[in-house]
Amino acid sequence: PKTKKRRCYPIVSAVDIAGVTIARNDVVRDDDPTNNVPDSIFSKLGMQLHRRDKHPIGIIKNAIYDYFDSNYAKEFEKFEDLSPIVSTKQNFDDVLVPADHVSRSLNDTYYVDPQTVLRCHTSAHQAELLRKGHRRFLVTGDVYRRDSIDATHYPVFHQMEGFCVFSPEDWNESDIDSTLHAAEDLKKCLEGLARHLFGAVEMRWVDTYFPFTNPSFELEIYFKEDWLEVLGCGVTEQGILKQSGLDNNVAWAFGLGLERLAMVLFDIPDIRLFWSSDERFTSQFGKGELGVKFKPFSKYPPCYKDISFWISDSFTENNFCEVVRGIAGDLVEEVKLIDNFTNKKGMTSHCYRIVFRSMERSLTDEEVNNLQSKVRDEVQRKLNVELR
Ligand code: FA5
Ligand code: MG
Repeated sequence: PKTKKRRCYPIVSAVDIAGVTIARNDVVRDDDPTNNVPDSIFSKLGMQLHRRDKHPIGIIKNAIYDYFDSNYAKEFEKFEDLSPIVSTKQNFDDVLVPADHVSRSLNDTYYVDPQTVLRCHTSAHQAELLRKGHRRFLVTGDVYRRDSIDATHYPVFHQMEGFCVFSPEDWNESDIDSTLHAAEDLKKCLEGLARHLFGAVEMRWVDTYFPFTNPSFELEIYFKEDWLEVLGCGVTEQGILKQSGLDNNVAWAFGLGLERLAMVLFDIPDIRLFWSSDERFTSQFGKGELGVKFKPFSKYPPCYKDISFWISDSFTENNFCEVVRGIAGDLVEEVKLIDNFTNKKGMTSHCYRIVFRSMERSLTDEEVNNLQSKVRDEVQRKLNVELR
């Protein structure tokens, strides 16, 4: 009988995540239509930047630990080596993400198989830690998302989750609604953290929505002439506490974007730098040194290339960005939609401007032309678009 050939990748590498060795072919299988983890992402698993004391991500993590240790008498337990490979139940169901929520799509999340994802947030660990009896904790780790490309977005980044359960006795002013009380306590905690890290900065609270908290907020900090979102937080939905029998309790939770906070603290202009092994970057930071301001090594010139095509119904910007990132890696600085129109026949055209720039050297014309021509080929081959 004719059998469909199953091609698995050979084991060319293995990564060690929280003591579990994961062979490359356990994760990436090209006959699995739900596996959308490219090699560029796979190679980041197990890097553990947050556990390097001399790396800006490790330094900021330690500074946040200090804040919680000194303000909460070390009540917050710390977890930082939980595996980033989690079930869809952990990543979504346990935190009440609705079945039709966009974050579940292959367009937004990296799937290893239909039931397994690279966690897209550290909130994936809330429920299991509550079930195990933990009540106040910090979870730090690498998280993965298909996303746009610019100086503040990267497909792999680091979050720190904070979770704090209160019992009714924690508040004696019974006249205050406990949800309001928790929200106030949460904001005070995070404002205090911002002051601990940055001293005086301009910041503002923005109301938002998360499936797992209500009310929900984001904190933005004014950085490089713009508001930068650095964290999401809120008062935990009762449904999550109930799973662990905490019906009579109230809790707050937050998720910090560690790259974003480190960009503000150290004045780091581009998120790609966190992955640089260039000594001119790494040598500028030291264990426990919070006062460092990053000195850019001379700024290399950007190179702009535009690409226009007629899109099809299945086109998404995240897919386009993944193709560009797959070819140019960290040489792509930004992908920006600069023109978008629909003609009389109903065909829609997009024009994207790709900014190529290395953080470490000048790119040659030839090199950039080469990258751009590969982008044109791949986009046509993979995305079902018609180049103009
Ligand atoms: C969350 O991930 C929620 N889980 C946070 C949360 C936890 C809310 C607990 C309530 C309770 P959000 O998608 O907004 O939320 O991401 C949180 C932070 O991660 C953002 O504020 C931002 O600082 C950072 N972040 C998000 N996407 C990226 C990215 N592509 N690159 C770098 N940092 C990012
Ligand atoms: Mg957000």
